[in-house]
Amino acid sequence: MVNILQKSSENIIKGIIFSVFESEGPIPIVCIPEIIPEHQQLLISMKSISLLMGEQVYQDGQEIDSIKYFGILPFPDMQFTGLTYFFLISDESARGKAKAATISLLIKDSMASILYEQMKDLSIFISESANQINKMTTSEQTYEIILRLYETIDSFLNKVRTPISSERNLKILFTGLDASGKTSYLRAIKQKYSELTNIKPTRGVDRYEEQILGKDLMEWDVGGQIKYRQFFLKQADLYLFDTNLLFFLVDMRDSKRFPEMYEFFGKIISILEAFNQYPPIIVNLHKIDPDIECDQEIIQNIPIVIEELLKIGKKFQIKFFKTSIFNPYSLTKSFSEGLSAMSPNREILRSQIRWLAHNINAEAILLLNNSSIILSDYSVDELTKRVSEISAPHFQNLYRTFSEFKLLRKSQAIWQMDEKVILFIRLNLPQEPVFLMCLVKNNAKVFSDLDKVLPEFESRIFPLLKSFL
Ligand SMILES: Nc1nc2c(ncn2[C@@H]2O[C@H](COP(=O)(O)OP(=O)(O)OP(=O)(O)O)[C@@H](O)[C@H]2O)c(=O)[nH]1
Ligand SMILES: [Mg+2]
Repeated sequence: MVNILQKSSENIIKGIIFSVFESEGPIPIVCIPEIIPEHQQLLISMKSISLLMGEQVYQDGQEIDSIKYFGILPFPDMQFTGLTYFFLISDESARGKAKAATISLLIKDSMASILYEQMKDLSIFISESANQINKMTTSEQTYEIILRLYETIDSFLNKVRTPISSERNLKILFTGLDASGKTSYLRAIKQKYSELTNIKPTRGVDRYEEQILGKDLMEWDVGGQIKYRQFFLKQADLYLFDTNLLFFLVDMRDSKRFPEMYEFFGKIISILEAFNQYPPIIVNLHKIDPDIECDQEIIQNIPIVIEELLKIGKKFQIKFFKTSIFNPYSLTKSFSEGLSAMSPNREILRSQIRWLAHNINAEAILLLNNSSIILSDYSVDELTKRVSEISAPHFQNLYRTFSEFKLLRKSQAIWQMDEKVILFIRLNLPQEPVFLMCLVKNNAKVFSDLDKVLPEFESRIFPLLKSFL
């Protein structure tokens, strides 16, 4: 990995384009600097706005304020990566009483990681500028707003002194007391079942590398024995600094050690706060095996642990999952949520899944990667969501078995149940295949509906997945 220390943002920011979907289609309204050729400006407008156009919710003129998405999109032909903000400008005379608009900040591909690292601040700058634009804004005013935005971001990026690497390096930490199950969890999500027995306590820190959607994930399994814990806290600048995602495992069967566990969690939290870093946190309430799920003591302890950890980490975004190595679904579920918490594109991807669901009248849709990690989902209610999530890996296995034995020539499989149908579709993403599982009511039209919209759906989600992490 090459680290290029960049002192000036001169070469980083390639431009900002403000576009509006007019009656004749997406039009670039302002482009700063103006040196980007017009046909490229048009391409950028079209690609970024077309993603928002899937939203049909705003057609009735309501919820205009709720339709706001950020997404990171690749523009490989131009070697740009863009952070795009999608919003609506209310306009009585337009169809749907609003016009779709985008502001795209374009960065040289090789420096795209800065968009992920600085997403929070950049998003604030961009959305503040977007808020200043309404249908009364004159073209001179719009030009001024975008120019000021360009200057703000330019000077902001000048001040960012962190090394900018061409590839985003994702660091995921697995922490918790000794014997809380970190190493077991990691082996199980990698489906290394044979390695689940005879796991020895981790000495120091073990590191693993994994590729998901073309990105390198560095997974750090931090030994929890007291001596390693102390060392880890003492060397926190090495271990905890620049963490993109933190897992914290709690052995729910060992309530005697809860005070010690809270103390360790508290120390991690104070160090992160001192670094002024707030990575998403996933807490696994672990070892809740299927046979003790109804155990009274366990049930009583769950809300107590959640409340205490939330109190300690109140400035953080924390999600809790009941997990057990004997319930593979619980493991992929918590891991999937962790990955998606790191993605700048999770909202916009979900809006595309919702778009597909409306078009084929689906009750639930899941987008899975090769190892059954849920990248995005849609469902009409909680029950449908749960059923589809639990059954997805099984359908995926069946699909795989039939393909391996060459009993499946198409990249689709269909299961028919009473009144419902499961469609399982393999999409050929350039880096790796992803899978779509759709639960739909049994009707003759669903296949023709799907054939109609699938190519469009693929063309929308592939760029979003390329820059998902
Ligand atoms: N019943 C049950 N036991 C589990 C589960 N997960 C892990 N274990 C067991 O808990 C023990 C400790 O697991 P490890 O994975 O070594 O724990 P660790 O957190 O990595 O421990 P250190 O490396 O010392 O920090 C092992 O005997 C595992 O088999 C689970 O979900 N249910
Ligand atoms: Mg371990």
